[in-house]
Amino acid sequence: MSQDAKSAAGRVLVLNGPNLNLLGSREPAIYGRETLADVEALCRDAAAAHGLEADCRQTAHEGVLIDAIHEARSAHRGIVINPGAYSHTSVAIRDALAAAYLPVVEVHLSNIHRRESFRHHSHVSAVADAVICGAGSHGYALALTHLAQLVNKEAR
Ligand code: CA2
Repeated sequence: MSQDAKSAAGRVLVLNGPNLNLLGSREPAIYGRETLADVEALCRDAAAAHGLEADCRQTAHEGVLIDAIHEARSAHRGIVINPGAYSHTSVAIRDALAAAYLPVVEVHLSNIHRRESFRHHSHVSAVADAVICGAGSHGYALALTHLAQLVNKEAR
């Protein structure tokens, strides 16, 4: 097994974009009452239930998200991403995900289709294997369950 394959063994990347560090502090009607730490703990539990390890990161910076996606090519088996508002604006994040050649599940806490029209389109959705929105924090558990299925299918 190569060094890259060894370091990626069982690890998945969970990426949260701008403002998601504010979870639990404001707008509970839209985003729920759980904090980012709660969501990340839920992700680690959901990943562990499928024999995977969730590496959880949050940043407000587009370039940092892109660097993490590049890193994932050799360090992770798949990606769960909530790009936040960058979903609606970032062709660069879309291109990085397309170039990663990893399974990708996009998550949104809110149902973006029931909100303002500028949230209805996500550049990321076209390169994601699955998109989950409107399920609140449970969406991350659903995303990791599906990602585990994709990762394990690739391993067979
Ligand atoms: O529904 C989602 O998960 C979003 O990705 C969240 C983004 C929004 O721009 C997307 O359209 C949909 C915003 C995250 C902001 O999170 C906050 C949490 C608490 C208080 C304020 C903002």
